[in-house]
Amino acid sequence: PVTIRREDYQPFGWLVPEVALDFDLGLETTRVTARLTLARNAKAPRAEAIRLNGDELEPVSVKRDGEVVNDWHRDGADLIVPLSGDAHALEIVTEVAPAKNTKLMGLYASSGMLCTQCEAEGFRRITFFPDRPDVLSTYRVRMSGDKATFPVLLSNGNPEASGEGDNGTHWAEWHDPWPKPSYLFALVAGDLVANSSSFTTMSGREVALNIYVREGDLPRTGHAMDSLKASMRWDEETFGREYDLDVFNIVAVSDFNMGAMENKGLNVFNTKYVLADPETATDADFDAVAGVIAHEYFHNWSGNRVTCRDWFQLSLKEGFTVLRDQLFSQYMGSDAVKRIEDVRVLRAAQFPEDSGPLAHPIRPDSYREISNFYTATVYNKGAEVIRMMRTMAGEEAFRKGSDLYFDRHDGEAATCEDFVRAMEDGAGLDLKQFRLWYSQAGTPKVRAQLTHEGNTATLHLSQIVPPTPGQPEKQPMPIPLKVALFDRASGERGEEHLLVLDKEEASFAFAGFAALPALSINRGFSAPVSIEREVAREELVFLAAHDDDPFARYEAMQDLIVGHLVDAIEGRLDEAQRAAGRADIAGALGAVLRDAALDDLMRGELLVLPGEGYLAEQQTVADPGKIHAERRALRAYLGAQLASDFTALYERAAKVPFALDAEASGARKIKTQALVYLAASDPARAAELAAQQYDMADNMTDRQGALMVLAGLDSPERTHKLLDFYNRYQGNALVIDKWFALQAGSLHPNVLEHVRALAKHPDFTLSNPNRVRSLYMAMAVNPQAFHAADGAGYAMIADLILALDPINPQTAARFVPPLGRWRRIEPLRAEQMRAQLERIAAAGNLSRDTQEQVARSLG
Ligand code: B3K
Ligand code: ZN
Repeated sequence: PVTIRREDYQPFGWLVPEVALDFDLGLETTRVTARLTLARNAKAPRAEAIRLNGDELEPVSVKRDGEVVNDWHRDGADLIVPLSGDAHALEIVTEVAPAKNTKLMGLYASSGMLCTQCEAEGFRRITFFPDRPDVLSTYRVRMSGDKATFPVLLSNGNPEASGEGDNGTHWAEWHDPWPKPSYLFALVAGDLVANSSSFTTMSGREVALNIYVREGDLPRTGHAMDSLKASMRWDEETFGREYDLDVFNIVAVSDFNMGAMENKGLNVFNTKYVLADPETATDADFDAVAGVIAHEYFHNWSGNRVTCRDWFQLSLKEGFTVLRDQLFSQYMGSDAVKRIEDVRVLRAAQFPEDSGPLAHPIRPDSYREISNFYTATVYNKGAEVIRMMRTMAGEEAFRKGSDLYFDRHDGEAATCEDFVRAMEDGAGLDLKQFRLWYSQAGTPKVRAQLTHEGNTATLHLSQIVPPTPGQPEKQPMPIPLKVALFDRASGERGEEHLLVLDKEEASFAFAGFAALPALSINRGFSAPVSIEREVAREELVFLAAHDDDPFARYEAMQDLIVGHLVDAIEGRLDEAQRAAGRADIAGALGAVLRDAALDDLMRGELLVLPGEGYLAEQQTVADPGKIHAERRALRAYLGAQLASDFTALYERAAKVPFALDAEASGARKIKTQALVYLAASDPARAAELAAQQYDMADNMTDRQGALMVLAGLDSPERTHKLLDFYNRYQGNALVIDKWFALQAGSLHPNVLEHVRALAKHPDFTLSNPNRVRSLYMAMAVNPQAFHAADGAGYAMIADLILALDPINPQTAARFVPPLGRWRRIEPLRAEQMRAQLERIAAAGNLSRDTQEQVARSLG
């Protein structure tokens, strides 16, 4: 397997200013004629040939400057064509088989329609081409095909012409005036209907907006359309970015490897991130639709107008675009709650990456399969890194930096370094040392200690960036920490400071404190680090009740619980200490339940117990069995201790009628949370309430919440409601996905047995990624299932990887990281996990995707 290295980057020998593609469409066979105009690239060493990438392609014919030629040769899957002049025209014909394309990369069929996915290297599965992001071309696309099968024909840019052909065929021609790399190419052909609307841009241009879906799905597209318009307006107002084509199309596809794709003017979406109505989608689904619509739309500037020079720069577009979609969602909904959710995602998905065998910097140095680097590190930590620049610069200066970046690099394939330089020049930051955030992997650990003498409190900070694969030694990084000190007697807070810890150790003095104040640190999660400090429980209880920074308040609550649980799990508490710890948590949680000043969405955040994965992260070597038992016992204790508060909360929330606003969705959120606590302490009562909530529900949030609780209980209601849910929503794939996921993610002791049975259900298939994830990813992130003491969960995931790899390697490889955590797990389980990785590694014919992830996980 070939390793690609960032330092080996070379510009391509040829420019490809224009591409014309002609598609003769068919589900079984599609014939592709590609015409490329070529000119030597003066900025690259002279080449006597051109390398055109291919993947599972055979050339049907090759013409150079109008003549059929046979002097080409193959180098592996690539096609090498000799070129002696300074400018040439190439015409290459290929044939592809969309219906057989189970990898869902390139051109493939999805329930009777044709669609494409080209990022990162899918275009080379359609035609031979220099399939690299620094080759920018304008595209003209002609599609022809059977009119009844493919009434709608879409590609990038603007539609230019269409007409009827022979034998019931028709054709359409699209032209995209903006030069783009091949990964942004898209084509869709199928029987689709559109929700159509329009948007007037800041300069008064009218843009036609269409969201294409299958006939019956039209009533569920309203939220996506509203979100699109809100995104377009927000990007104008916040980043000064205006849309640049006459039409913006979105197509929803049910077989899709990830969330969505930002192809120029033709975004292709997983149906999961388009379709939503209250009957079938939860509040979280609504938020996810808005977030992904915004994300893909924002890529039109951060990704498309300015693209990436090579795939090592992926975070240039992804980190920045994630930050942009996060800021949009903070603006659209609850700022505080969105920030907390994003930190929770980072901790659940990215921190484990940073502390495991797959750790890599946000700008990686090497890869074998680029698909494996679409990670929480590149995306979410990448967003945090840019957010730190914004925090240090302030909003206004940050905007100057981003304006300069877009201005300077419009139409270019840029690098992370270009972005950083634009931020230095435009925002006036000195980012010399800050660049380490791009090159060093690992979550920095910051030690904080507050001392007090006389009238002064002193904060002592030190940092360690832990070693990661290939990076044994690290340099200290600049870590921007928002800090405030609270007078404990009065509850008053002093000024908020932004400290930048840029050395291994530093101390900061704060005058004007007669007694030791309470420390609120990393407010707003200003830096993606973990804070370690000796802190008294009273201080956390104080902050959990008084901190005016919502994230810090959440954090105090989390720290209080994490501290207690880790002590209990590691056996450091005697019975009296355990009782005292629990009582403090119950006290703090009770205060949250009763605090009339809190809105319910925020209250809901404060009620979330730290996840088992996050708890495991706090330990060098974790015992998932102990973590699960201790956390579960705490929940039961809290449910019992606060039973009347939870009941009162439940009753109040149950009276709030359905609406999509913050008040009503907050009520729904805490209602199900109350059920979850009650289920732990009084399962019979909870089953009764949940069954009632299920029956009375007039929306999916309530119904799914109730079923989630029931799925974990051993009650007859469990069977009844699961059956009812299936019958009620049979035929709606996205809701049936929930049905699978609720069972695979449940707290039920027989969950693995359930998963085994569900894998044989007629609705289960390995060929649909949403369905695969709904069963197996839900199980892989369900600690008591995945970490079953006998290793059955590990074996099941390994079996899945082996079965799925030949069908869809990209999705198969996504299941390797959970097994890769073995070094941080207690020895008995670790050995079973490692053995499963060895078993996968020993299988022949693994895809490059899976092979790389397994090798790195064992390495
Ligand atoms: N850029 C795409 C991701 C493509 C993943 C390819 N394996 C979606 C996004 O981040 O917006
Ligand atoms: Zn993206």
